[in-house]
Parts: sequence; C-alpha cells; structure tokens
Amino acid sequence: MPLFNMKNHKKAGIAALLMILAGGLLSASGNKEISSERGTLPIPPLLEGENLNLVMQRGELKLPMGTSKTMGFNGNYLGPTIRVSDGDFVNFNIKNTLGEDSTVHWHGLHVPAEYDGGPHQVIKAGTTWKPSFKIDQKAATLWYHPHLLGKTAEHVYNGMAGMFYIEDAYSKSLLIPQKYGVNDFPLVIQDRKLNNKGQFIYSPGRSDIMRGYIGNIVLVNGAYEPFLEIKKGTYRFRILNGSNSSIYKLRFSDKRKFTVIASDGGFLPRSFNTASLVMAPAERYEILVDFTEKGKSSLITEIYNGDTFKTMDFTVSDSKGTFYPHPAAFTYTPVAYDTKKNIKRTFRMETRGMGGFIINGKSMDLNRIDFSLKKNSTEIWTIESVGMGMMGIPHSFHVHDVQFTVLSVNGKKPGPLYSGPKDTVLLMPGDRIVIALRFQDYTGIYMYHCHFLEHEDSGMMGQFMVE
Ligand SMILES: [Cu+2]
Repeated sequence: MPLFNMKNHKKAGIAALLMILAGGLLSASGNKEISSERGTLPIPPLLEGENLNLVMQRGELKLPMGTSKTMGFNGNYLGPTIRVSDGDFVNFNIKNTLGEDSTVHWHGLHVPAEYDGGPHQVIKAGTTWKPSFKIDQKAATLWYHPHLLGKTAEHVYNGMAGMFYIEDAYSKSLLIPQKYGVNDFPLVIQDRKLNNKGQFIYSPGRSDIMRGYIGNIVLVNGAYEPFLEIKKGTYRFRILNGSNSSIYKLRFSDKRKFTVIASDGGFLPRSFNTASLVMAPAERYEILVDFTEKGKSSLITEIYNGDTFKTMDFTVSDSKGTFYPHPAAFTYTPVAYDTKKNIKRTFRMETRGMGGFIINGKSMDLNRIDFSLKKNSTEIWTIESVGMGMMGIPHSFHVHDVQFTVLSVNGKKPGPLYSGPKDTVLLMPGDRIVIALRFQDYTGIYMYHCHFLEHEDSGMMGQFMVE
C-alpha cells in the first residue's frame, strides 16, 4: 500500500521504509485529542525595509497540551516573514541572545559566501552579526534558519525558522493574491513530538536520527489546529515543510483540488492542478485554492510513516471576496546546460549502519573542501541515494547559493513539481536525480547536504569552493 504516489520515484524504497517504520512509530498518536483551546492561524509579522533587525531569543510556546521551552526570532517561536524585492540592498542586525552559538542561513538565496550563514559564519553567544548584501534574484518563497555544525536540527526544532519572500516587478504585476495575511498566507508546517507533559524537547535516539525525528502533533505557524476565517474567494498559500526530517503529503479533507504555481525558487513554467502535495523537509510550494461555498474545509498532513493529522481549518463565510483566475503559465528560464562541455559530478548519499551518514564516502569535515569550481560556470550533478534493501531511507539534497534545474529523475523527465526552480530535492532509496546548476557572481565556500536535519548533523554534508 504505497501511501504516497510519487511519480518517477522508486516505490520499492517506499515499501522498504514503511516496513522499518511500522515497528517503532505506532505510538505516535498519543496526545492528539487533548486540544481544548483553539485559536486563529497566527500570521508572522512582516519584516521589511533597508535595515532589518532580528533577535535570536529563547521563549515559550503554549499549546493546549502544555508549554514547551522554545527559541525564536523576535519572539517565542518561529520568526517574522522577511519581505524584500529584487535589487534591494539590505542590512541585517542579528543579535544572538540564545546563550549559545548559532548561525542564520538564508535558504535558497543567491548570496555572497561570507553572508550565507552556514557553519563558517558562527554568531557567537551574545554577539551581533551584520550581513549586508544586494538581493539579486527573482521572486521566490525562501526561508531562513540556523545552520550551526552539529546543532542545526536542535535549533530548528526549537523554533528557529522564518519565511523570506523575494518579490520582483514580474511577481507584483501578476493577477494573483498578494495581500499578506489577507489572501496570501504563509503556512509553516512542522510536526513535533510531545512528551507526557505536553512539551516538545529535542532528544532523538539513534533510530530517530536514522528514520527521522517524527512527531505526534502537527503545528502550522506554531499553532495546533488553528482556524482561518475567510470569505469566498481565491487564496494563495506559501507552504514550507519546516520539519526536521518528515516527508509530508498535504491534502484537504474534502479532497478539493488546488493549483500549484511555484516551487522553491519561484514560479513554475506551467501551473498544474492536484489534490495532494508531497513535500520533503525544506521544500516550498505555493498554491492557489478557490473556496466557493460557505462551510468548513480542513488541511490534512499525512506524515510519511502513515500518521495523519488535521492541521488547520478554513472557515468560509457567506460573504464574497475576490476570485482570481489561476494562471496557466509563468516566465521561467531554466539553467542553460551543455552535456558535452559542462563539468559533471556525482554525489552518492549513503547510510552505513547506525549513524554513518556520508556523501561520496565522506562525513562532513569543516577543514576539508570537497571540490572547487569556477565562478561563471555551469555544472551537471548527479545525486544518487544509495539504497540498502531494508535499510533504505530517504534523503534530500540541498545546495546553497543557487536555484537549479532538475533534468531527470530516474532517467525520466521530472514531473510538474520538479519542473521549475529548485534548491532542494527528495531522493527515495535508489533514486537518481540529475540537476544543472549555474554558479555566478560570488566566490567562496558553500555547502551541499541532506536536509533531513538529523542526517545533516550526523555528517551528511560537504562543501565546495567557488573560485
Ligand atoms: Cu538524509
């Protein structure tokens, strides 16, 4: 019974994974019914302008089941939605009051290496980091989160994440919903594992590191089963799988169809309609949904292990808002490549026994540059997830600084989800994905890694130098 219909991905891997998951995770639904207080969907405040201030701080998140100790940006949990435009010059002031070191990485952003916020740009406890750079990128829904070597998973799990929108002249000219918090909503979806006191504490065991630290509740924008009151009309949702290591399948309770218009790095060449969406950790998709009738519809998150959670409710009133046509196509320029001339590289993502997470046989070493490449060059990379029979586990592959074009998934043309700009792709056991990447403008050290954060923190990462 394959739970997820993933075109082109290998189904054998899914079956193998389900079998190993079946053992350990049946207890997951423990705390689900305790909800009594429910609120409206929290909308992260916008952070805009030339000078952007972020404070990394500790806090508390109150859920109906209990109160957890958390971390956030400018608040208790998660962070503001940063919104900038292509061409803007931005100056950040990022103060770390966590009492421990961390970093802030701009996931999906084309950015000078020294401001990338990876493991080399540590923000020491009590200090302030001041990256400043020009936004030079097309409209996209990106995000930001810590990236400290060995601590990324814990910091993200505790709540350190926020959305990072780029707009441009083209996106602003489109006839689509773009009023933030009115008809254009961020949805940061995250599962969290509550203990018997209703708190989430990051403490993965060895098998959690392998299989993923999978939760027993699902939060959206840091809230448990919130509701959103809307009028009849067309709504745009910018969805982030903000989990550490859970693949999600999203759908509506009433099986309604929606239109996918953008992936990680911006608009798709052609939009498409679907009733469900599979998302790996760190992937983003933008969707348009028409609510035509008064009533209620729920967003459902099915985690890869089969556990299914109502995530939020949409309460549609009788009043009429604005309907928008769903654009069929958008401008998108894929990475131009030449299979004869471009340098080719292969990345084999492999899990060896418990805790051995390697790429091309190596575990992450901050003192080792895995390879160098030339600025203003295009490369073709093949990423392979090495299956190990029953031990096969999924991975994802994320490259810093670039939005790449997927050329093939297991030898076939990619499906619609992978037809546009991407910075993160999902690899089921045995999968082989070929991508074209263009490196330009900046030199320095960037990272590539599995975005299952427990895998990343266990060594499934490498670094390259753009010269
Ligand atoms: Cu992985």
